[in-house]
Amino acid sequence: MNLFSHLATEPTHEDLFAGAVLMRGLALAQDAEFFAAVERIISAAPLRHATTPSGLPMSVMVTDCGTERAFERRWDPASPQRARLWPPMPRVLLDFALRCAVRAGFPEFKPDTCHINRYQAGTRLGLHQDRHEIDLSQPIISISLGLECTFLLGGFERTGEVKRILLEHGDVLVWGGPSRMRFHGVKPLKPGDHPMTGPYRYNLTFRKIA
Ligand code: MD3
Ligand code: FE
Repeated sequence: MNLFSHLATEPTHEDLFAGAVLMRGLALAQDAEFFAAVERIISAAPLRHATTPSGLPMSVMVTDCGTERAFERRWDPASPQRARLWPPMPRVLLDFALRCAVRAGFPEFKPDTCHINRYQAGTRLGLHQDRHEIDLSQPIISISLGLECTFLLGGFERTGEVKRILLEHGDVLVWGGPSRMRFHGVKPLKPGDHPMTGPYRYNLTFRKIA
């Protein structure tokens, strides 16, 4: 599916599992605005390498924005200066996340942070669960910008069947309810050159963490 076929058609509404909705192309109408907001966040809070739970650097680069309450909770005594750099969540991103949540059946969603992942050729994300948020009754919303990836969506144990889902520029995923604790990951990114993001894929995840 390319840019023009998305713009010419309605975004999709695909139920992957109970509580997991894929809305392809939903972010396309505002993609430039969203990417500009991402660039502002990155200039206020520079990308850093994510680290594994055991402290090893990963190839995916990350940054965050969000409320003061959110960064207080994420405040890391080892690097307090980092948490203080969190800029507020841009209104345009918050408004869009709320609209996505309503559309996917989670009108009660109250995100307080947007976590940004940046992938380049070869960057992968191993299968994992998102278990650090405070309220697991709240969904997670994900927006993909830039290069496409193969997203892996599994069950509730690391082993077992995994669905492969192509995520492209402008796609939105909403995860909540019974799918909230599914294992998920990203296959190594293929090299490419995207007109908006160049050699990168950005993934924005909206969460309530405080
Ligand atoms: C499925 N990021 O930052 S977002 C992460 O594409 C992360 O960058 C991926 O996993 C990425 O933790 C995936 C989509 C996503 C987010 C949360 C989920 C899928 C999920 C929670 C449960 C099940
Ligand atoms: Fe995750």
